[in-house]
Amino acid sequence: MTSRGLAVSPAVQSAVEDGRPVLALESTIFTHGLPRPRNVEVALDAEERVRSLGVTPATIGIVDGRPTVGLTEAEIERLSNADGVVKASLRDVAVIASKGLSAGTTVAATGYLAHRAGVRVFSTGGLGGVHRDAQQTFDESADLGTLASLPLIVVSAGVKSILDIPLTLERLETLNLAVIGYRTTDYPGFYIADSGHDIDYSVDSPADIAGIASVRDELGICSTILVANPVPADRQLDPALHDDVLTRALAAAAAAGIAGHDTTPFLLDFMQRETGGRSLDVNVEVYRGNVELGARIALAVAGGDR
Ligand code: PSU
Ligand code: MN
Repeated sequence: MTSRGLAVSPAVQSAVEDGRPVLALESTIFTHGLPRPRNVEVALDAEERVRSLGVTPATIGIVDGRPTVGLTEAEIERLSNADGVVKASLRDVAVIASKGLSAGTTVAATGYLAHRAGVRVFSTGGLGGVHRDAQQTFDESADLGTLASLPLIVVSAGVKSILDIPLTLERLETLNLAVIGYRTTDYPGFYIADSGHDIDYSVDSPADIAGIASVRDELGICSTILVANPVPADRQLDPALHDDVLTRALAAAAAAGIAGHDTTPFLLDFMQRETGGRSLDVNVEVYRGNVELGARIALAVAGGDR
């Protein structure tokens, strides 16, 4: 059905109306973050994992100008494989919709559309953040400012070390975004379990997170709670390989003059090629972990299994 400018799938609509658990998933991860054909496999596998836990998946994107919450399998396949699918952050959504284009939505755009549809929990891989040369370029992802104005719970494995992690953590503080480690106070660095930076809070269960969100909502605090869920240390990318490839990725981006919304996809693609696909395997694993934890949090928020 379509309301308030959004197409919401019948499954998502009825789950939201009945207060049953729903988990939002973004689409830039499969339109721009992962190579074909792995992208579509990962996206469909994520939905399947969510369903197997008794939670309704709501993958979000823009199809032929229709912002959609709860993409069908055919729509996920199309966005994954079609040429001309763009990357939409929140500022792009209305422009892309009125032009009738298709897009993968970033965390910012996905979070906004999820909230609009009444979905409260959202899992992604890595958040956007502050880029390393931000003092000169002002390149800070719109993810941060947008999540600061939405009362969601967002599960990620932190931000990738292609970004400036300490500057990102400073901005999260400025923007009133609570960062809560899932069973850790080490802020994860996406490919690696510990970025070397600490966070203040740790929780042990999805129920704890649901409890924090409930107090936040009662108080009318409307910024996102960020749950940082690290990859298990024995599954992380080898830190020495990570550091070497990262240094070269940043140099290659600078040499190629990459800027703006192309920066993140360029760096991720470089990492994938130069680690012989190992960074991709870790990326997929991290995402699966976040999807599973997000589903468990959605259950706890809906008052179901914890
Ligand atoms: N970080 C990743 N992989 C990604 C992204 C971020 O590790 O695919 C995507 C997410 O959709 C995120 C977006 O919202 O990139 C941020 O892009 P930008 O920095 O242009 O705002
Ligand atoms: Mn940017």
